[in-house]
Amino acid sequence: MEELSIKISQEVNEGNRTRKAVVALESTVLTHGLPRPQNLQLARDMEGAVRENGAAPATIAFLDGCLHIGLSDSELERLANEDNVYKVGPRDYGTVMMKAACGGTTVAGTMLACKHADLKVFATGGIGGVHRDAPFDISADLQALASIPMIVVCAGAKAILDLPATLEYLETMSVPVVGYGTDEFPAFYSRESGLDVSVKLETPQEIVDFAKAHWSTGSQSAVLVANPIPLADAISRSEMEPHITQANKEAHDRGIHGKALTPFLLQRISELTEGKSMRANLSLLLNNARLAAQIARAWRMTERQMEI
Ligand code: PSU
Ligand code: MN
Repeated sequence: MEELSIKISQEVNEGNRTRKAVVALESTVLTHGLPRPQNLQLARDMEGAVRENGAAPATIAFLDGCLHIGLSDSELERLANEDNVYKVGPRDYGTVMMKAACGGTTVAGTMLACKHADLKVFATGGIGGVHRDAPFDISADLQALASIPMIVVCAGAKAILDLPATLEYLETMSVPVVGYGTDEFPAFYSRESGLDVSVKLETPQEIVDFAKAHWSTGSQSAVLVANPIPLADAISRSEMEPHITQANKEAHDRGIHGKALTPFLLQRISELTEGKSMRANLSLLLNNARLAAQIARAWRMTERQMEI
């Protein structure tokens, strides 16, 4: 395939036609972030959480070189069990198209798809960022956040990263970081990081109003919403830090780098915490899907008011 071919699911088409809220969901978390069978279960649960909150889910992925916006249940199942599956950021679009391959889209890859389908709200777990002790390993997620105007809901940046450097980069690229009900930037597994967000907001409607204000200035950057993990599943930073240090050291010793680094770290930390970090990961993903659905509904309502 030499030109991007896009297939929009019936549910998403219908949602767009009737002006129902739509929430985009990424798929690298399925193909590279979680083990089987938890990955498929999580994908279904996230879609369920979006629907329960009154929006249509649009899981985004490549199947046979074609970009899918919204997957049927059997397509979701296929993706979760594919062996030859790419991790697709924006630069990998051409590769999967040429090879007619399957791929899970990263935060950046998903945002590029959203631009084509005019989707404004997207839920993920944790964004990529600046890696620790790895000069120039800066996730393309940050570049996408700097240049694609949409609302991205996450639980902070993954704690495996250099969080102060990640926040500095977001500041340089003029990406507002909204703390949902908090002044502190959450650290994925943990609710605390000791680092500040740029603005604290309390409700989905406030987030939509803020995004409108932000884009009315001519800014084209995303609004990053940092939604802390539910208290019941949070793991303190002091408990996580030794595991993160060890996983990073092992990655360094084994020469693991580039796109393999994030999946390796997530899996190794899950082993080191005996699955506790993975449970936290699942909980925060669902929590973000719920909030994104509420924001998407508020967004649609605001769109309607703007037309009147
Ligand atoms: N959040 C999760 N698990 C993941 C990811 C995010 O809970 O696996 C993925 C996202 O798709 C993100 C990617 O875009 O990891 C970042 O990879 P990298 O650091 O190579 O850019
Ligand atoms: Mn990287």
